Amino acid sequence: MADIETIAAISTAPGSGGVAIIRLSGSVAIRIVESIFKGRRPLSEVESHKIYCGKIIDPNQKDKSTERAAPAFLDEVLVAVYKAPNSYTKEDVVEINCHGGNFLTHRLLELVLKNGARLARKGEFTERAFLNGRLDLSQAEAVADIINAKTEASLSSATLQLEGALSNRVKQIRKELVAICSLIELELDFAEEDVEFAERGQLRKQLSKTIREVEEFLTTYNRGRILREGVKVVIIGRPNVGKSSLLNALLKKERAIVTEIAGTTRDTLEEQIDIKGVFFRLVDTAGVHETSDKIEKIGVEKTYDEIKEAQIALFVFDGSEEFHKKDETLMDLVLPVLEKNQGCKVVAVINKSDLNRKIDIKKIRKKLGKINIVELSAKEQSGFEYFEKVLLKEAFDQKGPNESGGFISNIRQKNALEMALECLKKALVSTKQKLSGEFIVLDMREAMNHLGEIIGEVTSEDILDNIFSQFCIGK
Ligand SMILES: Nc1nc2c(ncn2[C@@H]2O[C@H](COP(=O)(O)OP(=O)(O)OP(=O)(O)O)[C@@H](O)[C@H]2O)c(=O)[nH]1
Ligand SMILES: [Mg+2]
Repeated sequence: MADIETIAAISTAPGSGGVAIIRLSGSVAIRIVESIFKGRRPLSEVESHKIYCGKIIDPNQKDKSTERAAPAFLDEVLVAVYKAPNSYTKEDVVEINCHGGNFLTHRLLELVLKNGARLARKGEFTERAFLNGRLDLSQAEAVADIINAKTEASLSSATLQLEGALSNRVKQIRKELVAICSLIELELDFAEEDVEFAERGQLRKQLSKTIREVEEFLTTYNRGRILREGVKVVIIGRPNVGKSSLLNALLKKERAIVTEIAGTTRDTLEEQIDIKGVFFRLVDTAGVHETSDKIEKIGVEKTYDEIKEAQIALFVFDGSEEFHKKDETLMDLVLPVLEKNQGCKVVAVINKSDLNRKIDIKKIRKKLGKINIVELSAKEQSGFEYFEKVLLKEAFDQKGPNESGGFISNIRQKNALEMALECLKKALVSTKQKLSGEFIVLDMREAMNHLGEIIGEVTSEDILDNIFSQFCIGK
């Protein structure tokens, strides 16, 4: 193995716990731990992928009064050795399982650093796994997503990505492009003989098909992002329609203050829930109305800010009252804000269904168009089963959260895919203009490079720094 700098970090979360793990990776990982470990056999002689019990000794500790060497026993530990290339990083890896004290783990870390390791940067173990070819870039990102997963659905999408679902989809598209490219290149090789291996009509057809696939792939971004970051749902309505009651009912706890006084909620309030494995971020807001009250005004402004970032806007109405002038004013105020947030879905909630219905739904439809309308009672918690179904459906554009197949889950992947699409469209235009094969190939190669960025076959140091700095230290 070439000489690879050995890195070390505490891999477990900070604080006290049952056990903590200090992880080392690199050429001298085994030697470093061997120099401070007293077990039945020296670590350099033990078998890989087994755990050994022993003591960690600081060999250079000095007796304070005599200044003589007095090796100190620090902890009884279990040490696991993973020899290259069969380890997480494909380098020699050693993990010290010690007692989970904050002071102790830092003391042990210091000790391995003193003996030749360097402190690992954030995500550096995973970065090495990527650089050494154990994971591709989208799989490395999946590792971070697994760590940050908050629900069943986000976890399963991240594990799918770790297994290579996204990479496979990218590779499939690249394969198609390579096939088209090689046909054109063949033609270029025989340019003087004036043969056309790639019949232009056929070429255009294939290219258009791949473009459609890339476009379809791009639409998966929304799903990916939702699974990672959750669905932001903003609850809006005029004062007193039951917005806070709706939030509480969804949360199944009395989180927001509810009173019969209009204007109870003055600030926005965010809470998280899990609906069928999908993570939703619910935002209760101050009732939107025209007001001169300074605090209320700020509250209403904040509501607008939340609407700009929401994936779903819930318009709440009081079904036990006539369609109110204030409902109309609210929609007039909110709809222009919503227009700036393309892609935000709108759902109308007719609340207070435990009382006689007086509201005219036609008037809501007239204002909001063809949207889902749900009737429920926040007070009696009825109608929520259907309501949750609607929320899930709106979040995923009809498709369920568990649809398999690779999807893009972050903005980096999305940008690369968009650039690839642009190049492919350029190539298609060139075929239509009957330009030389050279031009077409140029754009297609660039498209392939952008696809390569997604899985990390083409990358820059900046991109890598950016990705791995989002990891925690020790991963
Ligand atoms: N009968 C009935 N009353 C409800 C229902 N939901 C809410 N209410 C009542 O309506 C009043 C207003 O409820 P809130 O949840 O505070 O309404 P809000 O929209 O958050 O009001 P603001 O924060 O003032 O804008 C309270 O007296 C609730 O008890 C319901 O489903 N049925
Ligand atoms: Mg409220």
